[in-house]
Amino acid sequence: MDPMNIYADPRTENVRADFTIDQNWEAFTDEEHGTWDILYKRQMQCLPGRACDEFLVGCKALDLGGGGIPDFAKLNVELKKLTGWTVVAVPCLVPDNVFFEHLANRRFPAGNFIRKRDQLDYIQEPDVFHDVFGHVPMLTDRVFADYMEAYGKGGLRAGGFDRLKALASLYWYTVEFGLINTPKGMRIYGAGIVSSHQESIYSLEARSPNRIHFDLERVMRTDYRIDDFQQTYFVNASFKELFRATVDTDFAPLYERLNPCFDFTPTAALETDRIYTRGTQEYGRAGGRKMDIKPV
Ligand code: HBI
Ligand code: FE
Repeated sequence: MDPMNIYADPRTENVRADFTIDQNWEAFTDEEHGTWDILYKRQMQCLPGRACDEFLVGCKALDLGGGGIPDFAKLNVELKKLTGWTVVAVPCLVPDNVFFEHLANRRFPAGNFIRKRDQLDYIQEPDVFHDVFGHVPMLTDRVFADYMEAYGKGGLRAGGFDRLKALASLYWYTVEFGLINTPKGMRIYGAGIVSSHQESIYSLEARSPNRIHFDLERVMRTDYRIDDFQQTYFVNASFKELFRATVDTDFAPLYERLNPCFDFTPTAALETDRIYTRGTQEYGRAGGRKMDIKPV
């Protein structure tokens, strides 16, 4: 869809002021429901032992494997009972301030279309599988659900500081591509990872990416790539750590401190980074690793 001219696309018929549309679940074809089933089955073969328990428990609680694209009317009955969140259908990526407004009110905007069979491994724009399978199970966890609302509220405040890129990086390296330490080992919680078959394996097992312990300011100063596997993953100690970092931070002085552009490349490894040894939850300092700091 051409984001500059979304109204030309039939999917945006009857789009409301808040960019939501009716899901019109009955209009999905057997082929589209079949695509969901193929993607769901493939992910459920590789995520046990890789995704965090909160994600797997959420998938079960919402019956995302019940067969075909979930009917939001039914999904929302369960989700609202658990954490007060609901899923709303949108035709495409919505403007940042609209997105933040929905999150701040515990509404998750989900793309109301599904990828074609020849796009099973990658799709640029978030479709219903990325948004609902990737993001929604984590919204059944009370602490993560609180984090997502706090993020939305933070986003609404950030507008005035012209630091949305930094906030987008926080979303990117947590909500989309976050890893977390658990008693069972390092696990995935990021939607961009759990909805991608290859990255579900790569993120925990590949040699090349750095897995760095989460530090809010470090994350917000780090650029990210949207068109390839990540070269850096940030690892949280817990969802409470993530939530506290967001609600305990006074963002105004932080935004003042942040440069308008990112300071670190997606491959940077700093002396101060706590870098995990692959396959373990032990970390060391970067030591003499080359520093990819962009000239500020
Ligand atoms: N809109 N529908 C939708 N889904 C997203 O994930 C989304 C968005 N708009 C903006 C946005 N994400 C990013 O800018 C976030 O980093 C805020
Ligand atoms: Fe997403």
